[in-house]
Amino acid sequence: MSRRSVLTGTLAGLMAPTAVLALGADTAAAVSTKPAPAPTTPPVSTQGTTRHITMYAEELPGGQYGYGLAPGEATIPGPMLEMWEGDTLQIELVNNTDRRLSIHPHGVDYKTTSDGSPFNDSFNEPGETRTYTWSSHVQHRADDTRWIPGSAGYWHYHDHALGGDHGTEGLRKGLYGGLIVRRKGDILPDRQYTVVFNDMTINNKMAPDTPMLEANLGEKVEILAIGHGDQLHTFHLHAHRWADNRTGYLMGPDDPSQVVDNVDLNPGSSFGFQVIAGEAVGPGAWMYHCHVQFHSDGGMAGIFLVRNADGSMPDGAQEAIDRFQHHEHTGHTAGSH
Ligand SMILES: [Cu+2]
Repeated sequence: MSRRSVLTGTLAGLMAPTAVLALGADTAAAVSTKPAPAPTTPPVSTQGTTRHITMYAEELPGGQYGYGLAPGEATIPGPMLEMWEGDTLQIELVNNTDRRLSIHPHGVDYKTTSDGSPFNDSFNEPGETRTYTWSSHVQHRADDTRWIPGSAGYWHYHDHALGGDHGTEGLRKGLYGGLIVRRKGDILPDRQYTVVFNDMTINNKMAPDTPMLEANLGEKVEILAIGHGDQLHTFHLHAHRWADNRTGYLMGPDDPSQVVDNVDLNPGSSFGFQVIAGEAVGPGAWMYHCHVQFHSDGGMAGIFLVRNADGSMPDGAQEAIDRFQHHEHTGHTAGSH
């Protein structure tokens, strides 16, 4: 939870959608007439608020790279960024490395100047600070039969410039993170995790060093799953299942969404969902893993630890964790190590 970029401030904006107030008179007057605003100019936004954050790209031990919300706090994956549908996020990216790099989002709206690609000449040179603007919009009716989708979804962001025009080296070395755009009324989770299947790793780690997802029985746990690299993956979570739709929850007894516990997770894809920890099955140490067999055998597996409701360890869970820590993997090498 500590790495989550807080929604504070946007909640108030959502209830009183007067974004122009936050932009200042000059900007508000200019937005409708400027087709391609400079990176520091917020794009048109009449529905939500504009929030500004600063992110830092830094080199990490082992030749890896990460994004963080403060100097010295870069992580792999980077911080979870969240927006309310209709809001705008301005990201001032400080490049504290000696490599060119960028930040490029999926799912939201942006100009070419915030594309994050060398193709559009929008990236940070070594040591450079650059502002990227991501906006979003709510769904609306196009005509009698069609709706235009809104921006709400489980998305992600990543570098698009380090080591080539597509950020291939940056992605391999950890420059990625989760982005959630929520719709008004969405249920907020108690706990939240980003799980990135990147080449033969999970969050650039292999078992038994893969992240342990933890929750207490009955808590709402949100998992954002992202695929990167050159491999096709499938994400499987033991003993839990969710609706294969935007939120993971059924919207009513007649919701036709398929219920799943295993989803394709291929490069550039992302999906997210919430589950109630231990619902119908109780607490315990459950596995999550890639279901491509040589991937799971090679270390693409981790633990979803559902503790008792009071936070204590359920019977057998520690023993299961011990077995996971010591069991043999076939030892594929991570591309990033
Ligand atoms: Cu896999």
